[in-house]
Amino acid sequence: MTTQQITTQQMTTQQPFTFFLNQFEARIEGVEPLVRRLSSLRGQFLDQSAFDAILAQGDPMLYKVYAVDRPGVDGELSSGLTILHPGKVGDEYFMTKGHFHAVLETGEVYYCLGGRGMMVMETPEGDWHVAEMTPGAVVYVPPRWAHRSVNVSIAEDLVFFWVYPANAGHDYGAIERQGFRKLIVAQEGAPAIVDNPRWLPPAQR
Ligand code: PAN
Ligand code: ZN
Repeated sequence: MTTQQITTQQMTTQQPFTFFLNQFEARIEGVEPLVRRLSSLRGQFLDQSAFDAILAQGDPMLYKVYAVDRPGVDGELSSGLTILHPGKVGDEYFMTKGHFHAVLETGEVYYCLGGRGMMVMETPEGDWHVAEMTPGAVVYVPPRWAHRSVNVSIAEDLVFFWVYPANAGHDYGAIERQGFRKLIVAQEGAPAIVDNPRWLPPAQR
């Protein structure tokens, strides 16, 4: 075993351990990434025909997630690295699925390492916020806020590290049903925040 390998044993015992985030190659040593492709965001992009046209040519990878998962018990922290590729579906930038934490009262810290992005957030009551993600930006996602990352660069990957309580879990259901209240689209070459026509306020759902 080299010092750069993370082992299953290290990931499950309560011994301290170190893992290596290779910032230049945008990966975590010894961790197999989870790959999310366009097809897993069906229904999320506004322009359904643009979505279908891309899928007819193949199913591009949107992002990769290197997760250092910890046991889902109180006090443990999971962390990892996400690499979100650039691209658009119609005028809408590539983005992550986005989720609430299943344990709603859990927050998360995101640290942007590279690229240019926006993090779209909202509460179950419909409050919303968009935070810029640029290298060095640390975005604090408070408990109760759903979050989705959007890559607004033309050619660069958006790369960010995150840490959250290991027992938080992920609830994708609400976002899969109607998306976020706000979408990030290209308007005259620059990212703009627009209303999502599919989104309904809580009282009308
Ligand atoms: C992140 C996200 C990761 C991928 O680890 O899970 O960036 O986004 P989706 O899970 O929405 O596909 C996080 O927020 N964890 O809680
Ligand atoms: Zn999260």
